[in-house]
Amino acid sequence: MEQKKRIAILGSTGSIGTQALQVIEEHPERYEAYILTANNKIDLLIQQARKFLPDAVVIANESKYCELKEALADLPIKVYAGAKALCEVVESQSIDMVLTAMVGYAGLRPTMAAIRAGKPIALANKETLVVAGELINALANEYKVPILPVDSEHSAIFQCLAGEMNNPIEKIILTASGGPFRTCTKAELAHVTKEQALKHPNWDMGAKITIDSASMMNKGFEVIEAKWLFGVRPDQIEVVIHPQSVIHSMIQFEDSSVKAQLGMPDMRLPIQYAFSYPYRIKSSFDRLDFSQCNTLTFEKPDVERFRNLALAYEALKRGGNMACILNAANEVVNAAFLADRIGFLDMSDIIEKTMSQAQFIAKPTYEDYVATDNEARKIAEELIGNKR
Ligand code: MN3
Repeated sequence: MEQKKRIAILGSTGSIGTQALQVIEEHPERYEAYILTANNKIDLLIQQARKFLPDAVVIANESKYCELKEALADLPIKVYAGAKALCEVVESQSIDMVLTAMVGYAGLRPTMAAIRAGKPIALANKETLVVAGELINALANEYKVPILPVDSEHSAIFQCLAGEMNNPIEKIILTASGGPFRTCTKAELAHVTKEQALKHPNWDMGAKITIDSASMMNKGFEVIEAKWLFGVRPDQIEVVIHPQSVIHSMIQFEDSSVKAQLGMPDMRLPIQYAFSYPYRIKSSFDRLDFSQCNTLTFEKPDVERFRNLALAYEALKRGGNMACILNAANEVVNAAFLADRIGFLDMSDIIEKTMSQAQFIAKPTYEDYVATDNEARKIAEELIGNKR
């Protein structure tokens, strides 16, 4: 057996981060949690650090540094704080892989730092590719760094590609559960609450992505993510609603053959596959029981009720910084919906308006993305203010 893989988990206290630690815990002879980082959840970070004894921990919120340092004073764990430290820790010689499991645009800079340090990326932070997919791909090529998908749909496609050499993809079919509001009319959607939106039928995830799933923006982001991960055109990516979430996604090849990856909805599988790739290792996860899933259904997504999906395709077709604008506006409206400041349907309205008002840049640099993110957030905030 080769040496233990030392993994830096950026965002260890979130849904993906905690499940990644379960995978590591199940395979202590293979994996080691080498770096743990959190944005704010200091109590859980302390608990994880005491259990997994990483080389270093980082808390992004600098005001919590002293509390963290004190809580770990009896252990030989390095303690850092701040956004800059997040980018610096990933450069450590000893790290074999970086799992990017933080939420939103904040994942972009640390992911770039990890690529520049030559670290293979297990990518769970899809916003990184949504915001700056072209830039990230160019950087990953330059530093010869693999990007392994953790998102369950993209892991499914990645698994279907194993053994296919470079056989061209004719079409990617991303499955979507449809979320808690799949059968709601548009009139009903106007009045749904965040409590209803937070109850996802199949997947247990963090609040931001659960709202994105209910609004279908998550699937829109995944279309964009698929383009950058698998090098296909937007018209080669199809979304199909599959409420049972048993098929995690599919590829259609040029000979008409369709390959699918199936399994229980459990994020630990794609996390583990990214860690173990190209190998598969034994897991304790629940097995699919076909006698229990006798109905698999499929339907076309309705972009009239769920306009975010259409907006994401539009952003992808327009290219440049448009998906960065889409993401920034979405982060603002997602937080506003969670704060009861706007209604469910206002989210798409504000995103669409932000896309038409923010400055379009056809060939953005990193600095352009930063400026775009700022500008789009301001525009979206103003639009929310005007609604009230
Ligand atoms: Mn997904």
